[in-house]
Amino acid sequence: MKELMQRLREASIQAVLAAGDVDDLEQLRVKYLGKKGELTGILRQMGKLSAEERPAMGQLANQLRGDIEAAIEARREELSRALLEKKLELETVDVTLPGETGRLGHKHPMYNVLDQIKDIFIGMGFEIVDGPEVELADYNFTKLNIDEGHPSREWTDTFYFTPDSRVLLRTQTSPMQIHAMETRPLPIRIIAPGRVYRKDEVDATHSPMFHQIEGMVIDKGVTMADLKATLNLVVEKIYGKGTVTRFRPHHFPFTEPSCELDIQCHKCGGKGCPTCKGEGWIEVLGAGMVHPKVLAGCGIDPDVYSGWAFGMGLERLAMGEYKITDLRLIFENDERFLRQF
Ligand code: 2NM
Repeated sequence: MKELMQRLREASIQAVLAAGDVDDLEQLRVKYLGKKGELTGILRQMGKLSAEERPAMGQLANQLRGDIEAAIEARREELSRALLEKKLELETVDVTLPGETGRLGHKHPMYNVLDQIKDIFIGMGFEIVDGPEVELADYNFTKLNIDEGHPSREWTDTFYFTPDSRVLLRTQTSPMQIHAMETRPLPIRIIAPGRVYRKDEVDATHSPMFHQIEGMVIDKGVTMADLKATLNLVVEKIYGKGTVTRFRPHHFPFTEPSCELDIQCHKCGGKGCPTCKGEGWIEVLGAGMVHPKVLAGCGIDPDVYSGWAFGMGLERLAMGEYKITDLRLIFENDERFLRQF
């Protein structure tokens, strides 16, 4: 029996040392030490021994079990260390390799001019307001003194959501000014940029969605002189000092009086050239003194308060600034186009 155990010791230790992975080790553990394993097989024969021989053999068997277990454990550690080392080697990161550079986009030229205008007005104490693109006809038209029957309220011109013509996509950013007059404490100095929607066919100068920026001042004693002085200053900041302006009478339902601001063509000095289409002047924006009906409709007493407002198209401004001749380029977002600005 002692011999049997000696043979088992040699065979098992050798097998354990040769095991290639932890699965092999587990199989060996079952083979030698399991319930039906070889050591158990030997121990079963203990019954044949005399009572004097038994304790010594029992001790030998326990020692053998412990030694095989220790050998398995040692081999397991050796194998897992080798495995870890292999893994570390495989997953080594070469920090000296060049990185993968993600392609960076480009700020849209229209946002260049928008940000420039925002900076100018923020510098004069204006706040920037935001508002919904889905509006009530009340806010987009009625409160702006655009009555039922006005052509811009037609289904052919405006995107409506409901057959009763109550809910629509805003056709101008002015509803944000109405919200401001209804909710903000006076005085008010705001600019409101955003998308607007009109049922226009796409061509070089039209798009069913475009961007506007409007501005408004409401306070006591505000006059047309404030409008002219402020807008002249803004124009000088955009087009350069000494830019000549003219305020030409116009009509808007929401302002009275109303005007359009032209700048003298900086290319030809007013003589007429392709840039100004022979006019000598370039139209920049519309403006006027907020109509007393509009003020009163927002709960502001027109006998105490007055205000001026302006509105301009951002695409057209960007096209002028960057000599872009087709509006569609602004919306196509072709990187080759955008990268130029
Ligand atoms: C323009 C031209 C003139 C305008 C007026 C108002 C409001 F809400 F105060 F009545 N908001 N925007 C206005 C005035 C807009 O766009 C060409």
